[in-house]
Order: sequence, then C-alpha cells, then structure tokens
Amino acid sequence: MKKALLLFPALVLISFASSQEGKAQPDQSPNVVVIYADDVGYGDVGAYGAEKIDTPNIDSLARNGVRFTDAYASASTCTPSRYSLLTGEYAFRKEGASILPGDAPMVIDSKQKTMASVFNGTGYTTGVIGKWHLGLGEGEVNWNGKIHPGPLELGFDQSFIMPSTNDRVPTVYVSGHRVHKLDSTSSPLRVSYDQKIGDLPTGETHPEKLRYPADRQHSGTIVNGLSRIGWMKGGQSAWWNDAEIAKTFTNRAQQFIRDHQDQPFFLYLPLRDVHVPRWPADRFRGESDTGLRGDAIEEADWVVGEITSTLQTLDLEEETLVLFSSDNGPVYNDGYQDGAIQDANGHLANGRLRGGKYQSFEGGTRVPFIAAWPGRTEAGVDSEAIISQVDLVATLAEIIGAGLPVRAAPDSEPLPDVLLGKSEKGRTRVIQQGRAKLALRRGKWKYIPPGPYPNWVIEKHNDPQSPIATPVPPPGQPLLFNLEKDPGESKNLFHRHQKIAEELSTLFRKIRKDNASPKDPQQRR
Ligand code: NG6
Ligand code: CA
Repeated sequence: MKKALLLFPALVLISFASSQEGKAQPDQSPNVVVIYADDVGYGDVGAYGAEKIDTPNIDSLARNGVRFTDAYASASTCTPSRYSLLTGEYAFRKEGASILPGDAPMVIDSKQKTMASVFNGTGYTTGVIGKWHLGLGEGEVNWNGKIHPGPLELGFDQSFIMPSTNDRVPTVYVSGHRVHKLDSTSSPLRVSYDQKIGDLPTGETHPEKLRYPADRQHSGTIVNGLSRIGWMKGGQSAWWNDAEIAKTFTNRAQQFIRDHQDQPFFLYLPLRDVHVPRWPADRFRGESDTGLRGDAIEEADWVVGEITSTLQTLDLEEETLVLFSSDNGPVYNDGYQDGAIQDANGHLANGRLRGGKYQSFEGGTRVPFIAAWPGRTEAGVDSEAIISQVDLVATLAEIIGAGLPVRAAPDSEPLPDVLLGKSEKGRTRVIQQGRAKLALRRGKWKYIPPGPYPNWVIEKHNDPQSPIATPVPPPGQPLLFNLEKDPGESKNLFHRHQKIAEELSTLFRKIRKDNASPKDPQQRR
C-alpha cells in the first residue's frame, strides 16, 4: 500500500468489522453511490496522470480515498461490463451480453440477483439514473406503452435512464416504465434498426445539418445536429438535448440523494460522458486542452463534484461510500469525426497501457477506480490489489451485511478490506473480456490466446490515426506478458516462459468451462 499523495495524511481509522449475515446495523449501512463513466481511459483523469484535462473533483475523491492501480472493468465494451457490474457474473457466460442495439430485450433476467436487489433486500432505497444499455422488455419494445421488464424489475426503486447509448436511437429518456415527456397520441415514437423509417433528416441525406461528420453506421436519424445509429420518427417532445444530458442526470441524482437522505440509499449513476457523439454543455466546450473528448471528461468531473458537494451539504459524506470507475478503456474515433484525434495534443487516454476500447490488452479493461468513504477508507493511498468490477456485488453485499443466495453473483469475489484500502490481497486472477478475445491475468502474468481475429477487429485495432493504435497480433500467436515489468504489453514472453504459459492457458480453459464454481478458491471465506 503506497501513500500516493503525501500532502494528505491518512485519516484516523475506525476499525471495520464486516458483518457476515443478519440485519445490517446503521453504521454498517453506508449509502453507496456508484459513478460509472463511459469510455474513460486509464490515463484520462488527473489522479491517473492526465495533464491536459482538469479533473479536480475526481482527483479530490482519490485524495480522500483509495486509488486502485490494477482495477478492471470486466470487459472492454459497455454492455458486458455493465452486465458483470450489476450481476457479479462474467458476461462471457451469458449469451447475448454483447453490445446491444437500442431496441434489444433486457439481457439480465428479472429473476437474477443484482446489485440493486441486494441493496433493496436490505432495506435500502435504490435508484438508477443514467445510461442503461442492458436492453429493455422481452421482445419488441413498444416505446409508446409500458416498457418492461427494465431496471424496476431488477431491484431498482427508481429509474431514469438513457435506454442504450447516446449514438443510438431512440434519443429519449425512459422514466420508470415510460418514455419521459412523450406525447404518444399526437406523435407516437417509432424506432427501426433495419431500415429508414419516417422522413426525418439523416446523416446520409442531410450531411449539411451535422455538427460533425459520421461514418455510415452512425449516419441514421439526426437529432441536435448529431446523426445516430438507427432510425426513428415521431416523439419529438421526448427527445433529449445532448448538451443537457449531464445536467439532467445530475439534477435527478441530487434530488434522489436529497429525497432519501434519512435512509440508506444506493444510487447507480452511469454517465453519458465520454461516449460518442461527444457534445458536452456549452460551458465545457473548449475548456480542456484536448478538444471535445477532453471537454466531455471535464463535464464528467463536474458531475462528480456536484454529487460530492451535495453529500457534503447534507452532511452525508461520512455515511457514504462513493465509487468512481469506467465501463471500458478509451477510444478516440468511435464513428464520428469530432476532432478527438487531431485535438489529442499528446494526451494518451490509455495512460501508456496498450490499446483501448474493444481490446483485451490492458488499455481495454484497466480503468480508473476510486473508492472513497471518509473515515472508513484509507485516505490518499494507492492499492495495487487486483480487483474487478465483477467483485462489487459480493463486496458491497459484505459491506452492508447482506447475504447472497448460493448461485448469485458466481464470479464476484467479496473483497471489502481491499475496497476500503485495508488489504492488498485482491484477486489472484481475473478474466478480461475483449470484443474478440478473453484474456487472463494471474498475478503479474497476462495471457491472451491466439487469433485469428475477425476482420472488423483488425480494422478497429489498426486505426493508424489513433494515438493509442496498436497492431492486432498475427493469427495463431498466443501472448504472454509480465505486467510488473512490462505494463505496456510490449514484449511477448510466451516462448520464453513455456511453463507459465501452459499453466495459464490450462487455467484459462478451466475458468471458461467452469460455470459451477468459477471463483478463485483462495478468495472464498
Ligand atoms: C459499436 C459502435 C460504437 C459504439 C459501441 C458501443 C459501430 C460501428 N460502432 O458497435 O460507435 O456505439 O458500439 O460502445 O456501430 S459502448 O461503450 O456502449 O460499448
Ligand atoms: Ca463504454
């Protein structure tokens, strides 16, 4: 455990006893706020070395809490990471838990235990405000009627969400079971992912209406000067304003906190920033030294500041565990020419790890991860423990004294002492799910099985323009890296360390197959 920021001495520690079962006592029922940024890379915030993007609020969270250097999103894309975060199960075990279209059915079964139902079953009030991207309904969604099942069927008491991504139709919020502010009688909302519907301008037909150009895939219906994936018609009264998304989520989150200040609450706050199409509020545009992408990160930082200052104002700081992380690594051009590459100005979003979003290299899944609970977490320390977001269900359950049914959260390791910065005994191994390949880290060793990779992966990985571009390994080549000596995964040691490579590839196959007991036996308590 290293002292990261010497200027901020550790707070006096109150000893922490994790309750195993039974009803949680008030002092073991902290409020929990999970702030989950989108596509924010390991090197994108000041606390992790960014110099051209100002993130004072995230940095301050790190000074008041634990900054993890080896923490992972379970996957390098959104839906699988979110699936794992909320269910405690690796997403590769779940059929269909890959990037979802905006009209996809929900990938979490209503019967599954989720982070929300764990809190809910222990007397917490639970809410989700932000980007969902886990599907809604059971088949075709009727956007003009009752949309369910959704978050409310998974243990959330309140739900105000962007259904999928900001680059996908429909560009509306769903509040509870209904599209927010929709006038379905005078202008019903229709959505299609197969073909153009209606006569709204699209990126293809009206490129002159765009704030910036997009590729073909992102050239569907234009809303606020930004073309999206897919087409929609009607429902204008419900369309969001991209420049106000952060404010909308923040206001609602603050209201949620105020409304539930007298009882324990769990708030899941998945942000829109910095996913494409990037269009932060006016006051953030031009603020960073790295163009729109950096501006959007500064907007995310503003949200963090608004949440922490609301907690301060309500005197809830010492009763609230705040977590900040990201769903996957960074990408510069993800379908829109918004200047992210040209304006990068030397900023390396992956903090010199290898690769980024979509990949099984470290840059794809190793993300900023901060836990702050004043008085309870160590303050201003770095932890090198390996921890994955898939661990949060079991870990938070232990912290609040909630029991988990035997088959719930099968991949989730309970690591309360690690999360609170009191122990560095994290996972011994972790799966990192790239879009094409799963990788395995065990201790300092990282194994990526051999290709071939599909063509679209090769194209994505080889975007020579991107400051974090990295070549795809040639077909048939397994990779082994020593992350302690080589965090940038530059030197393939597969042939030099045959024995370790074999052990890891055997373990890898075992974890993949082993549905029944995938947990690390050393971590079971
Ligand atoms: C991809 C989109 C990309 C982004 C991603 C989801 C194309 C060619 N690309 O399919 O723009 O939307 O899905 O990102 O369609 S995520 O962070 O939500 O996983
Ligand atoms: Ca994402």
